[in-house]
Amino acid sequence: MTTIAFPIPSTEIIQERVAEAVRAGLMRRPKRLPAWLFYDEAGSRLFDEITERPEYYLTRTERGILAHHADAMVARAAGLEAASLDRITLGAVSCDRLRIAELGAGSADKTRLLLKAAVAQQGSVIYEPVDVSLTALEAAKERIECEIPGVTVMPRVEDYTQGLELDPTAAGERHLVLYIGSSIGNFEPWEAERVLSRVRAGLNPGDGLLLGVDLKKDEATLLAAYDDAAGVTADFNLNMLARLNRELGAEFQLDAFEHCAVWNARESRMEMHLESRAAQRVHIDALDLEVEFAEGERIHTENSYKYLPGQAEALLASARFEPVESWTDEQGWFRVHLGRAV
Ligand code: AVI
Repeated sequence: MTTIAFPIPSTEIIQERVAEAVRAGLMRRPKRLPAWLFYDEAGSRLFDEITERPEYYLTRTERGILAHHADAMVARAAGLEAASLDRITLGAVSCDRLRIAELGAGSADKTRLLLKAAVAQQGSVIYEPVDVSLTALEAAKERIECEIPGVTVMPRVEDYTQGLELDPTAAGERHLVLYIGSSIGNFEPWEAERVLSRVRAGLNPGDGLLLGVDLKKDEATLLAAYDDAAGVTADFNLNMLARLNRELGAEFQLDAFEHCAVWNARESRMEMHLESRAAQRVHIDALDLEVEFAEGERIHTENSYKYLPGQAEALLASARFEPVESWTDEQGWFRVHLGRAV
């Protein structure tokens, strides 16, 4: 069953949103384009490729944390105290049943680790991926139901940044919401707080949120992750201009712009920009607009915040989640936090 919680925007409405965002962003100084513009079909494919590049440590590091700790995460989310974790495998303690929701359609193999742990703990699990893209949700449903017996997938077409509406839980059940992959890092701190507060508003006290955050680390590692040697991240960034060419009849010459990855130490964030290699003027047909670029002028396309110790806990608390426990990797590069709705 797919639940559609808000009208799916038509292609025209999406095009209108793209047009509005591009007009507003290119009129700003410095010029900006929002990161959601990355994710058309080509951009989503390029992002999947990024996650497999050796320099992009985020995905495999988080996967490693989940592989080690999925059982504990699921048990703690179901209400078990840390001290009772050993006894759950013996069936000596009982806890609530979990329903697992995920914000974003699910980066399959990481989610699978948690679903398998939930099936091992409670025999079966309902999984509710939440995404604006029906196609992504239907693909996730087929894949996961085939691969993990015991999982029933109930996709929800929703824009979770505006709020979260899940089916009510029965007595003895709790929701665990997954927000993994460091997606929270692409929001400004104030937006991150707003998104999590809206998610919290759709939950009951006792429900859980599993939040994956990337941590501040040495600059060379960060720069390489956002500027891989094979140039996939550069293609991902430049695809934003290719998208404007396809959808708005823009005339960006892709080789007239350069991908730039910058570490902003003051804000503790990686930034991506597109830098104009020369002075130029670009026509955008659908906007009836000519945009001037000076040589070296940049369009700021993304921020990816790298959290400092204590920041994720503070963020959770500000959105009315009590930080319960967190797990990291050996290098301390990434951390997965469990918050409980209060
Ligand atoms: C989706 N998001 C968590 C990625 C990140 O690392 O901020 C997007 C990305 N941008 C460049 N590479 C990957």
